[in-house]
Amino acid sequence: MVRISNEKMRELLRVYFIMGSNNCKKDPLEVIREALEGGITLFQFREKGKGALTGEKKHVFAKEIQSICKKYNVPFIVNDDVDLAIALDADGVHIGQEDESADRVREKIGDKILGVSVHNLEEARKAIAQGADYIGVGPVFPTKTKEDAKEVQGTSLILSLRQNGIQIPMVGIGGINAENASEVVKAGADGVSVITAISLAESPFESTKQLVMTVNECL
Ligand code: TZP
Ligand code: MG
Repeated sequence: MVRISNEKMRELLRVYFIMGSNNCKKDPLEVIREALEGGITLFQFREKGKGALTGEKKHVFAKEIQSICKKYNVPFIVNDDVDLAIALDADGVHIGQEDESADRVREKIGDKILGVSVHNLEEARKAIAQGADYIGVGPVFPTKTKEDAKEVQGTSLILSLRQNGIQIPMVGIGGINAENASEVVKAGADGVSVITAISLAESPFESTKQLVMTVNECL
């Protein structure tokens, strides 16, 4: 395996759907199927927070989603749980600032995709130096999905990271939907990552299609 190219990474970040079982009101497997059918470009398994599955149940659920993603040829990324990512031979791992350091994770996962959440220029530079393939920047807009989310940044952090020479593939996160997604991409992100805009949508399929259309129009 070789590290993913920046060009390919940017393509994958266009509409990056993140989900765990507790982000859905209907059957999560149906939600992921609709999101894939609607055209998501990357998926992150984020099973955490109240009511989240653990242990064997988490493993089995992750594996089910992974196999659906494979059918659509959409890479499957695991949030936080490096051991699970390795056990499932996932396509990558996403970590935050509170998790194991990016260079340690890079050592463990070899050439798999590594994403790191950053909230300022210093964290972005460090993530790049430690081997991140992409960075997640946010929260761009107010969100209720992550209880311990940092201060809302608007699109100005994305803009200022780009102005300060940060060229790594970058995705915005937090409160993003089809109405505001274009602002995120216009500020310099390669795409948008969303949870509830798809997971709680009346039609995850339609909601995904709208996000895909909006992002593609800006690129
Ligand atoms: N990190 C920063 S904001 C956020 C995460 C995981 C939650 C995003 O969820 P939503 O529903 O798309 O606002
Ligand atoms: Mg984390």
